Amino acid sequence: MQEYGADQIQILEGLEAVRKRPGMYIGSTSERGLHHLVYEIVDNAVDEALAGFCKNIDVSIHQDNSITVVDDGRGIPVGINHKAGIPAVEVVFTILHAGGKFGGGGYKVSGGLHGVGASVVNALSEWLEVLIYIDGKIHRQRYERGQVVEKLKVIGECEPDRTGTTVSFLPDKQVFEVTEYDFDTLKVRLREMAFLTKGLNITLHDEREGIEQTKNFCYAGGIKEFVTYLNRSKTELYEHVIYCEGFYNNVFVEVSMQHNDSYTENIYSFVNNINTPEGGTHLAGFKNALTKTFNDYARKNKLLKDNEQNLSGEDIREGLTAIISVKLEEPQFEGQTKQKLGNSEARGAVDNILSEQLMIFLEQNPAVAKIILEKSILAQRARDAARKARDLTRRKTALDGMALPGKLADCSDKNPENCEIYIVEGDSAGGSAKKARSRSTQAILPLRGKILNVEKARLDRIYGNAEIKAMITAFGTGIHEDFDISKLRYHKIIIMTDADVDGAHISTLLLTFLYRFMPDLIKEGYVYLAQPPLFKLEKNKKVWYAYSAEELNDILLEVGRDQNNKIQRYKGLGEMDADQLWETTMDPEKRILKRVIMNEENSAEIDLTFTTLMGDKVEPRKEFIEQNAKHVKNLDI
Ligand code: 1YM
Repeated sequence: MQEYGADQIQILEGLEAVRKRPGMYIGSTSERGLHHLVYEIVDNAVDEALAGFCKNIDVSIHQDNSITVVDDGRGIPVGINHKAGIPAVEVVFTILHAGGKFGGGGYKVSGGLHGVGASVVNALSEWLEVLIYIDGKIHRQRYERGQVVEKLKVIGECEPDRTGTTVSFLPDKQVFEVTEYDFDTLKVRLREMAFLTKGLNITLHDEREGIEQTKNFCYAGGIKEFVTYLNRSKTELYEHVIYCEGFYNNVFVEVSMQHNDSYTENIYSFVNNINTPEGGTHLAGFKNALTKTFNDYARKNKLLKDNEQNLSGEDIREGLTAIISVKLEEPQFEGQTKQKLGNSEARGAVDNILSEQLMIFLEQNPAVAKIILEKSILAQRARDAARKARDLTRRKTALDGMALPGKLADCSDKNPENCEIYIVEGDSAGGSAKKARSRSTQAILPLRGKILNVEKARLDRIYGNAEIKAMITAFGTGIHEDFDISKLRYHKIIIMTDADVDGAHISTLLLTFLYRFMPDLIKEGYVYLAQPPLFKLEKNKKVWYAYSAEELNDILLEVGRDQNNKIQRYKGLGEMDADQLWETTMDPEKRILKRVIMNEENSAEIDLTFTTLMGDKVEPRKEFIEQNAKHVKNLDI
């Protein structure tokens, strides 16, 4: 028996704390936390790659949803750590680390949200096994729920030049609400890690029966290729991806960017390989350098005349896809969600490196500079026109009090928490909805035909569009720099369209507008899709509604299949009268609403989906349809 000393008691207390409050260490015990376990282990392997010792990382999802991560780095040290009196590898897996470096040079990359390391994964796993290949020997240690059940020992020999670490674990069903891994979630994050670590080869295998697949990611160009990937469904304005890198005040900075012909900016920032959706000092440094350098260049080369005003940052960033990646030793994260970089040295580092290298690039590539500046000047003009249009509506609103759109049938309750607005396709369905609604809490805004596709239009056209203006005024939030979510007049914005192809198109157009111009409405969970029924079944004067083919089948099984069944396939809301519309789609007691949610970790994928579906390139859309046709459930033909 090993002596049960103070050190062991401390270890047990530490890991017990993790099991008691897992959320504090991995954010949540939902699907998100489950996937974070993999990122924790992979982060350690990526650190080893950044230190220059590991070239390949292999991740496998096994049949039972256990995970194996293999790297070919130096192997976690197996010698005794003299301070703790146990092997170093045991320290790594059983002692809680506050997140800092593990000694040794380089960065402990996994700062921020998860940066607590392998011991947390161990504490939250039914079992965890680590194999270390070092000096021609294979070492193994095994743990259960964080506790050592098998001491570190040599279990065999390997080729003398083979080194590395293999970690396998099974997430604890007592801890996690979900224990099934999603291949695509892991795929997105591992691809991102591969982009952020030039040359690192990451492979993901799914061994689960029926869904076996393998994906491999390796990008010699790093974040330069990330930009090409993000722009792949867009039309780029010039061939070059602009790239800068350098060290400044102990901060390593990499920036890559390229403009496309769209009107949205698409900028992702990372600190030690972790996404910072709320930006911070590195992003501020980027924006400052970009605005300053382009204006300086434009003045110097007479692309902006003396009497013309400076281009704004937004003008220059119109249609820009960019990645900013910084690495620094002690990242400080701020803000409510701790996703905003606070270190002031990062601002100066990005600003300096980008300003200097971008100016050189522009001077060496005047044709590219001209294309970007011409687009920026057009953006500036459109923005001026849009501002004038907005000022006009603003003034009008101020004069008329709350000038709500004429077509809006508002509700009488004035407490936004109780209120909902149905955005309804077409005047006729709008009419039925107005009759059907509960007047106190349900407002109806009918839209005529298809709204403008904001993915293909510039600001001035968007703000000039009647249907979009009607939505903005009805919501009450304002838009752009005026946007104020606290002024939202309804806490449910419900998109209600026909259950056919056109209806799906209109929903998508509306979601594109909301995502691009009022993303906070989606982030805060205010946006919903109404679910009108697909079928009505009548039998012996009784009526059933089914919201899917499966549900219809279930009802038929119950009532029996015979000639008395009258089945109607609903295609349009207009085919229902007001009572039916209320009963099936609007009655808060009975209706089904689907809430639209977004996970900010996936903003790059969300952007790509909108560009693919709504942008002007046809080929990516065709590919998307070919790949996804198999998922179509209710095809109306
Ligand atoms: C599949 C997971 O953890 N790889 C890994 C971890 C370490 C090392 C190499 C490593 C680091 C150092 C020196 C150092 C870690 N070692 C430690 C500690 N893959 C995976 N590969 N030698 C080897 O940082 O100096 C923590 S992580 F603390 F033991 F050195």
